[in-house]
Amino acid sequence: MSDLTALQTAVAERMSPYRFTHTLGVADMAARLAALYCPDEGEMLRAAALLHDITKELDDEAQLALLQRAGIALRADERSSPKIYHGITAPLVIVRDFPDFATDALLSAVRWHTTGRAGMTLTEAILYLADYIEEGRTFPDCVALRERFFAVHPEKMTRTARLLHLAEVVRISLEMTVADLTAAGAPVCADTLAALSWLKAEQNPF
Ligand code: DGI
Ligand code: FE
Ligand code: FE
Repeated sequence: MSDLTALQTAVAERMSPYRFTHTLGVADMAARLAALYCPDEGEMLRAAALLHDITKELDDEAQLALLQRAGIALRADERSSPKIYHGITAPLVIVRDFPDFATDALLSAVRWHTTGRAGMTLTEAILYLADYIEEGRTFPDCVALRERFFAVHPEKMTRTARLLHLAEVVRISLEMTVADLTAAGAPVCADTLAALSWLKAEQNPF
């Protein structure tokens, strides 16, 4: 993996200070979760976190233009959820502008960071959760879930218990997102619903 310090500087130049602060929070949380679950993936997850919202501040028109140029057609449920566009466009921009970091594992973690998906991998789940519980998030659901994740001392658990704990906390974050969107009258992307059903059905998802 190439130089993370240089990546951090390059990313800072491409987003607002607000988004960059969040990005650093996700990078720290992703590294913390990687230390618990997959230390060998720590650098990759830190890079994925630095890049995860690289297209978040583009307007809808610019996002749709990126998709069109890449020949990606959105499903109806995706099209009606503009807040998820940036997870689909970020991998395109990473391949174009940060090719040294564009591994399959990094691209898929970024691709699924907003919705999750049925069959999501451990590293995809870690970036998804790190985005939700990074230390800068003050939304009550996020604070509660951060406390819930760490209060039971995952570092002291057996690996099996620790993986089940991750699956439970990711499931709760998906449930909170679905509840929020539903309360706001917003459509929920099919991938989010599929991720939730999958986590409810799987005994040992990770
Ligand atoms: O980009 P961030 O704000 O850091 O976090 P994110 O990528 O998780 O995006 C959060 C936003 O995306 C939030 O406004 C809720 C929305 N969102 C997440 N999952 C779904 C969704 N919106 C729709 N319509 N459907 C989803 O499944
Ligand atoms: Fe995001
Ligand atoms: Fe984010």
